[in-house]
Amino acid sequence: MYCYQCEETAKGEACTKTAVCGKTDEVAQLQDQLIYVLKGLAAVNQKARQGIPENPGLKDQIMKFLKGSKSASKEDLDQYINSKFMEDCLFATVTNVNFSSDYFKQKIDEAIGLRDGILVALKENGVNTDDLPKASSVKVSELSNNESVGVLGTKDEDVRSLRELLTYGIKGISAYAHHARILGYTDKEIDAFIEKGLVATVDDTLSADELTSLVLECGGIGVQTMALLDKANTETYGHPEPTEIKLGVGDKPGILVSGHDLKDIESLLKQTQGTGVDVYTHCEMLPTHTYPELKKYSHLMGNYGGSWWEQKTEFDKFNGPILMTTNCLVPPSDSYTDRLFTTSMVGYDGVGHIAEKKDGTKDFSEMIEMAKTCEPPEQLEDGTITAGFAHTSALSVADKIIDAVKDGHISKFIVMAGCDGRHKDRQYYTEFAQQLPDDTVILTAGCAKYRYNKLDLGDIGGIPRVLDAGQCNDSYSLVVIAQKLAEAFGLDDINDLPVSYNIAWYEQKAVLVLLALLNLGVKGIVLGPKLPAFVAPNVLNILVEKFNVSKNTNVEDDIKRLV
Ligand code: FSO
Ligand code: SF4
Repeated sequence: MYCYQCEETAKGEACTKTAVCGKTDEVAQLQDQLIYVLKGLAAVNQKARQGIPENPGLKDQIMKFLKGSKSASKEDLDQYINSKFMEDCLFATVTNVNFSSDYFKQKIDEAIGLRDGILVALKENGVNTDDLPKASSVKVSELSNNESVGVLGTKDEDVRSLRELLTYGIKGISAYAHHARILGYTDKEIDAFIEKGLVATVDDTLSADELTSLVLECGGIGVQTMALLDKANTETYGHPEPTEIKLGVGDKPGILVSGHDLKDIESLLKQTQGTGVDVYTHCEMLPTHTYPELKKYSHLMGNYGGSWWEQKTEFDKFNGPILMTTNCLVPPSDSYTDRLFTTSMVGYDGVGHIAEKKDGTKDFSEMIEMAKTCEPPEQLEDGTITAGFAHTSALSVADKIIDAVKDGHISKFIVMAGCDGRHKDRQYYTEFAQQLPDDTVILTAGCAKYRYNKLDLGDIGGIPRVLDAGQCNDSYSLVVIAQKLAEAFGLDDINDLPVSYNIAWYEQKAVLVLLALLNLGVKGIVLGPKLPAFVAPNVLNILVEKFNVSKNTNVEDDIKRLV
C-alpha cells in the first residue's frame, strides 16, 4: 500500500506497511484500483456525453444499456451518466468510510461493467475511442501490480501532488454532493466537474500549471457543492436555530447515530416514534438538534460522547445499537461489534448493514428490536452545549455582533473549523481556545469543535464565545457570515475583516473545505496539526505565495500572529 491522503498518515509521510486508520493492505490496493477504474469510466462517460448531441442513436443505446444495468440509478439516466455511482464510489474511498474488500471488489466489477457497456455503444455508433486513456480499457486481471495504478503511478513529484490534491478535493465534493442528492438536490455542473477532474488526473498532456488551475477550480465547485447541500438541508429541515443540547442520558434504551447523514436520522426518528426507544447523536450528528424539522421529535434525547476517535470507549458504554451513516468509523471492538450497523457506502466485514430498499427507504426495525432488549446508555457527562449558529441564525444577531466589534467588545473572530483527530498534538486546539483573549469569538464547524466546545468560555454581551455553525460542510456558512459582515462594514475584501483562520484538517472533505476557502479569497490560513504529506514543496510554495497559507506552530506564537 501507499496511502497519504489523511493527516494521520504514518510518520507524516505515507502508510506503506500498515494503515494508521486500520484498513488492510488489500483494501488500500482495491481503493486505488477502484479510483483508477473510475478515472477510465469518467473518460468514457465524457466521450459519450460529447457524442450524444450529434448522435441520437448513441443516446438511445446508452439509455437502454443503463436501464438494464443494476449499478445505474434513475439519476444516471440523464445527461451526466453514472454521476451517482461515481460519487458513491469516491465517497467510499474517503478515510474511515469503508473497510470491506468485498465492497471494493464489487464496485470495481460494476464500474468496469458500466464502462464497457458504454464503450460498446460508442464503438457501434462510430465514435472514435482511440484517444481514451489506458484506464478506460484496463481489465480486472490487469489491475494488481499495475504500475499506473495508485499514487506512485505518477513519477513527477509535482504532477503527482497536484493529481492527488485534485482527486482528494473531488472525493470531498462527492461526499457533499451525495448528501445533497439523497435529499433530491443535484447540479449538473458539479457532476461534470467530477468527471472532468478525474479525467485530468490521467491526462499526461496537462502541465503542472493547468493542474493547478483545476485544483483552484475544484475549490470553486466545492463552494457550489456546499451551497447546494446547505440549500438541501435548510429547505428540507429548516434553518438551524441556536439550541441547548443535552449531554446526559435518559432512562430508556437508545440508538446512537454517528456520521453526517440527516436523512438517515430523520427516518430512524420516524421509525422509533412511540417504540420506547430514544435516539442520540454522536460526533458530527450533533447539528441534528438544531434543525426545526428534526429537533421536533421528543425522543431525540441528546448528544452522547465526543469526537469520532473516542468511539471505542463511548460505543462500548452506550449499551444499545449504533448506526454509522458515513465516516468516521474506526475498526470496532468485540464489545460492541454485534450492536454496530453501517449504512449507505459505509462498510466493515462482520458488521450488520442496513441497505437502501428499491423504493429508496431504509428499514431500521432490526436495530429497534435490538434496542428494546438493551440497557439504557451509561451516562458519560452532564450539562448542555449550544449549537445552531449557521449563517441565518448568526446573521439574525448581526447588528449585535457589529455593535460589539465597533464598541471594541469583540476584537477578533477566529475560524477554527475542520476536523478532530486522535493524536496528542491536537491538544494544541484546546489550549489555543483556552488562551485566546476574552474579547475573541471562535467560529467553528466540523468535529474540530470537540477540542473546545465543552469548555466554559462564556459569552460577550450574550454572544457565545464559541459559535458552532454545524458540520464540516457548514464551514461554507462561516464564509457567508464573513461576507455579510464585510458588506455591513462596507469592506470590499473579506480579508480586511477582524477574522483569522486556524483550521484543523484530517480527511479529504477537509481538503475540499480548504480549497473552497482559498477559492473564496481567504488569505493567511493557518493549517495544522501537520501539513498534508501529499503537498509537494513546489505546490506548497504556490499555496504560500498566492494565499499565504502556513502551518500552525505553538499556542503562544499563533495567538500573537492571529489575534
Ligand atoms: Fe469529522 Fe470525520 Fe466531518 Fe470529517 S467526523 S473528520 S472532515 O469525517 O467529515 O468533520
Ligand atoms: Fe494511512 Fe490515512 Fe491512508 Fe489510512 S487513510 S492508510 S491512515 S494515510
